[in-house]
Amino acid sequence: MIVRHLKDAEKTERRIVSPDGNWESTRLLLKDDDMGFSFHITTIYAGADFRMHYQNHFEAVYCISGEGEVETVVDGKVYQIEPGTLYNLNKHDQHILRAFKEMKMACVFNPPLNGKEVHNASGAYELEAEAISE
Ligand code: 9YT
Repeated sequence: MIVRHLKDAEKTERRIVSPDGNWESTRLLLKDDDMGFSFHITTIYAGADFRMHYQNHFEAVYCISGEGEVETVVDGKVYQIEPGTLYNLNKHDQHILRAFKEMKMACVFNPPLNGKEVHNASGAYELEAEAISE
């Protein structure tokens, strides 16, 4: 069994701070754990407004706290996000995420992330990103 605590993981390389200043994410489960998915606790900073496009992954995102919205670029639909909302990028949807208040999210990625992914120029994560060492 694998048991980890967020407070411990935040003190390690599992905590990734995005260079774009929009978010940070502590990646509690990764590819090396062989679960078939990765699991992250992500903080979207208040005022963040940015576009993502996970061409290589599916992602489910559950809002634990905070307030914001997500827009699907293809049709301009806007979905409110509040504690309890789960949005799922089941079609590799290009989307824009906006945080009106800081949001804490639980995120699952399939396939799992290796560890050090940050968004590339098109808002995707590469499949061959560097793994973390612990
Ligand atoms: C909600 C979202 O996609 N935020 C970007 C970070 C991502 N969830 C991650 O890498 O943990």
